[in-house]
Amino acid sequence: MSGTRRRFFQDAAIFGAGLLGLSESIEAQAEKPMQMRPREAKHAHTPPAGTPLPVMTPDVADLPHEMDGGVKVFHLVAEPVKKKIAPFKTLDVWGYNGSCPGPTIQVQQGDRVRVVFENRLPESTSLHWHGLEIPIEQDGVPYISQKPVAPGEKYVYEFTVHQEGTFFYHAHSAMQEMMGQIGFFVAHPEKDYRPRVDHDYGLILQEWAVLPSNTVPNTAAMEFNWLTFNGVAAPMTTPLLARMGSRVRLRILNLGMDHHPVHLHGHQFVVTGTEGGRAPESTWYPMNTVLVGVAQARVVEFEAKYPGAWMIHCHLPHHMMNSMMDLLRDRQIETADQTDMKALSQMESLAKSVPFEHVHHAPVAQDAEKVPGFPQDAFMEMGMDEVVEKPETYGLPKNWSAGMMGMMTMIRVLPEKEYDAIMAKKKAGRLSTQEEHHHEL
Ligand SMILES: [Cu+2]
Repeated sequence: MSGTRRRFFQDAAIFGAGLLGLSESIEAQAEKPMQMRPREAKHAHTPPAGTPLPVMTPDVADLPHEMDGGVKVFHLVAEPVKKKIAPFKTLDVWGYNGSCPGPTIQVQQGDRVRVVFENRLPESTSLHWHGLEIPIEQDGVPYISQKPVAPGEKYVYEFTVHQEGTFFYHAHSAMQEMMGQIGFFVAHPEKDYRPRVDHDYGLILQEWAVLPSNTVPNTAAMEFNWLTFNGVAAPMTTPLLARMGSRVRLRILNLGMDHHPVHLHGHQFVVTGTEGGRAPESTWYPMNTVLVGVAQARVVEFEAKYPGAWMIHCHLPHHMMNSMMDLLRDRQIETADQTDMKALSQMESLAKSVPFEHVHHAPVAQDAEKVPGFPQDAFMEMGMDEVVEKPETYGLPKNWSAGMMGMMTMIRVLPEKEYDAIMAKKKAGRLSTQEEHHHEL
């Protein structure tokens, strides 16, 4: 890399504080086991019998509830949401309670559940409970099972959950779904699953077609350029944490226009459940890539045996990328005739519009330009560790974020001491930010 270029990118200011505050706020909420019976992290190996281990959906909060007699009452509000999906990209999407995807609802098998639903969208909508066996009046299909809920109106859903498993709620209108209107509905089993797990994480897979310099996804397009886990593209995805030797459950949910083969590095898992509930152990077999089709949930479990930061990502190559089209504007990345000078000018425009440090770290050959096809991934890596820093990224190797794009996160399998150190950091962060992060959920 030329000295000019290095200097240029090092001169670019780093904006970190604002974003960091935001991620911590989301994180703080996501960590709160919202009225589920919380467990101390240090007891993660030995939960008292009958205590459900709450699912954690990184970067997405839980929806709290209140009790009305024997009924768990939730308040869910459909509304437009400004969603930062990458440090350099904010979308105008639709979601619930200020969140996209919507906040995670957690109940227990057998619960009577009431959801007071309010529509603050500019158009009519409804709520469908995907996979739940409930009376037809609660099914949430406009014109078929209910009148559409008009803007400004409320509608009350109430049903008993007799199932266990990974379900979801979503608008039953195709374009609203593609605007982001989905969230987890997790029903914990009456009797614990065996074997017990120590960590339970949820990931919602979404994709967005956003034209250059636009903020509103094109819900009729089939060419998706932004791919997200829980509403954020890597490296903004918050790493999952696991104690070495623990058992981990991942619930992966897909609502989009593509099926995603989700791959885990370094470990084998078994599929222990689908969108229909728990699968019998006789059906489990080892794999490391699970195809999560549209409208499907796949629940996988594995022993976190090997220390390290292990990728979890959709393996479709295009889904392991972030779009830079609107940063580069009319100077889009070319895959032919790219020269060092051209790449530099593209990256200069990028760095001007997005104030984070951008340095190319991976060397290219002296005569790279003579090779047909060059460049491919050269010039594309964007290390932005500082911008996406949070307790969960503590101790990762420098420029780790340059290797993370699109539908991607990681599970950090950590020895006891390192795990505890990060948990302490998270706790400290939460205490210091508690006051300013009261969200109405
Ligand atoms: Cu994919």
